[in-house]
Amino acid sequence: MVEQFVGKWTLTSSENFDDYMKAIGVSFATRQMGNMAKPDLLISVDDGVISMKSESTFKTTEIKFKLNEEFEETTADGRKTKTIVTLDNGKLVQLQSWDGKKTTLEREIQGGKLTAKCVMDDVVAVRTYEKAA
Ligand code: DKA
Repeated sequence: MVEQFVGKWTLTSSENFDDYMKAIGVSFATRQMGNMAKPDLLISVDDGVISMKSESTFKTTEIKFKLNEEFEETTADGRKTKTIVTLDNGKLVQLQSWDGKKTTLEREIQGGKLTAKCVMDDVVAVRTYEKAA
């Protein structure tokens, strides 16, 4: 199931991302960078370890994890989170917890595109990635 996510993906659209970043507490200056960035997302799997690398001119971050095992993450905006990633009906669900807050990033493949639904309370952003050539 995870195999369908493997590859290099490029951001092609982003809806409501500024509101999502506000909801998780990202500063104005960092939001400006986040709004302008067009990341490439590189996903690979090696012996059960999943790597997700987001590369942009603003910031490059990489996490490596096993499904269902909590790990520590430093996000692109500098949050230090406890993170756990699960596979739920074909969706990769990344739950980040920090300072008593929680947000989820739900990634799924729809029509050959990768969508990332970013949820913080009642604020939802949807970012769409297409397979890079
Ligand atoms: C995605 O995979 C979602 C990334 C969410 C990042 C939240 C923090 C951004 C701060 C610039 O596209």
